Amino acid sequence: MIDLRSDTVTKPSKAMLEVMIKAEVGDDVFGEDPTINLLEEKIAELFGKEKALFVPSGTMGNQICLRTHTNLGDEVILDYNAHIFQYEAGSPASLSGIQLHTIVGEKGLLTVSQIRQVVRTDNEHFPKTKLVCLENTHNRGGGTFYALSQLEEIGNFCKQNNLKLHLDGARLFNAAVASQTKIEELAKPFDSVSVCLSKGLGCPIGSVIVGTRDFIKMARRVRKSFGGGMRQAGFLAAAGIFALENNVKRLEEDHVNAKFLAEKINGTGGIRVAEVPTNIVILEISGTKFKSDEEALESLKKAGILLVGFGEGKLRAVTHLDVSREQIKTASETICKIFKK
Ligand code: TLP
Repeated sequence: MIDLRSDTVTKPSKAMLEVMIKAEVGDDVFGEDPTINLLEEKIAELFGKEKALFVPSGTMGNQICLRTHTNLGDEVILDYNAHIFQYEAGSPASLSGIQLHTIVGEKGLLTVSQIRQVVRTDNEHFPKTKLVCLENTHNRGGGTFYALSQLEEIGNFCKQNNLKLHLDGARLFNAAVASQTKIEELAKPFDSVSVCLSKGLGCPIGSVIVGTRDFIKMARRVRKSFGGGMRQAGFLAAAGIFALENNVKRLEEDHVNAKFLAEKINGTGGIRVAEVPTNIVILEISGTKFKSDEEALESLKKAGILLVGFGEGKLRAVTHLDVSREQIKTASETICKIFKK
């Protein structure tokens, strides 16, 4: 099987497992896990923020940040296709009692003028706009990323309007590699960032959130209340440190592979593929012989290729460190064969 469902499907390499097994650990709820402490220090430094906090998942990272930034009934502005809105099981409502105000970005990316239009004025009838959330790269947008100037503009607007700014940076390393911009610069406009180790970086688990010392102190308490306080999780943090050292630069290979795949299949049997900025390829299949996503996915699966449905006649393929260029070649040939009329 060539598994292109997500970059979350990677398994830790032998080299990663070796460093994990040797990690020095302690009880992290007591703050005594030296490997977690080291990972948090490294990430805080890399992101140019005062502090970092290791959390079990990207969803928990986002939700801890949402809760830490807001009060009951506050409103949060974000893109309609944002992971936080589409794929986090309604937890902004159930965990934080907040309201989401969605706007439709261009391939998931928002602009200041769009945000400005929906910020509430101070009126007792209205919810309080407290927070803006961006996603970089944008998953449902097809791996799109922001130009640094766009982020700075949104950051300045938020500061001037007393709004907090959070980044779902699950794939921020992909954005940094693709835009050749330092992580620190991409993170600078934000009050908080959540970044995943378990996507393109190939770790089995883990995300990290960053922010000011005070923010992370509160976030630590929220993490505990959400059940995310971990004990000897340094074994997992060791994978994160390994990934920072070994798996960031190579993301470029995933981007090249995704572009290769897109070029090979675009147009075959009516498949349409938009531009591929990073490692996510969205296949528009409404003009093909398949009547539903499920039917297409089933045929692909029988031929040894796994993709996921993305709704509205779209499928998604994601390249990652467990698929080689050879496998991408095989996948593109197989997809072409399956879709040919
Ligand atoms: N995304 C997963 C699915 O949930 C869709 C995937 O396969 O892409 N932010 C973004 C932008 C994400 O893409 C994801 C995972 C998360 C947050 C959540 O991370 P986890 O799965 O660790 O909770």
